[in-house]
Amino acid sequence: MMFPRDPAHALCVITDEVVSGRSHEALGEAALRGGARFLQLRDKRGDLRRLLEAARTLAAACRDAGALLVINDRLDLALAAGADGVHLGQEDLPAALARPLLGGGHMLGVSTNRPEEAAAAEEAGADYLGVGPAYPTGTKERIRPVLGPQGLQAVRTATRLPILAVGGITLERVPEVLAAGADGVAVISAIVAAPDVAAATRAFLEVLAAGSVRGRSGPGRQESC
Ligand code: TZP
Ligand code: MG
Repeated sequence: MMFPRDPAHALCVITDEVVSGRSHEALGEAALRGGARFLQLRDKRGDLRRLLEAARTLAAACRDAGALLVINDRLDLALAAGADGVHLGQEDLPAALARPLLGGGHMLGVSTNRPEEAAAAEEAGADYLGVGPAYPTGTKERIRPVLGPQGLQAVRTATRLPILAVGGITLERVPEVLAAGADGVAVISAIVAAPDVAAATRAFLEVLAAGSVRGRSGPGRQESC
């Protein structure tokens, strides 16, 4: 499935109950109310039956809102819940195996940290990339080297796929990652740990929309593709 290249899909809100203290369902509802059109359900605790229920609820809410839902790590859960796709890391099911299982009607996102990984994911049939950690973050364990704007730029040059910068993303850092060539951002703590998740979502969408308008008309920005 082609990844939509518009400002509404330049923000991926990642529901993480541990970071947030709120449920996937509550986070999804608030993010959609704030205007999010792209959600990722992320849960490392592995209670599949409970996750299936949460994923089905989120998938229905996303369908009603015209939003996309991908499931982190679990292709089986994504398909069983009727989600739009799956997001896989470098230690998960390889993208080249996931692509034929998903078929062309589902989205495949892949986490990458290095230019070679980005090129390989594109070759394997990924639709978009999460690239990070862009900045230091306490959210993810076993973190890979922090990229910063230069590292993001290096990955940008290796692929034509849409890339979402992830890791330590705050409102203030959005212009810098867009300038480095990211097409958008994927966010956990700055949104799901905010007191008002809908308001935090809205604020990110506004900054991203302003950034993409500036990007198109401003001097010196490379078209990502
Ligand atoms: N992948 C790379 S860093 C990261 C993921 C999922 C964590 C992002 O969380 P936060 O709280 O937005 O830094
Ligand atoms: Mg994973």
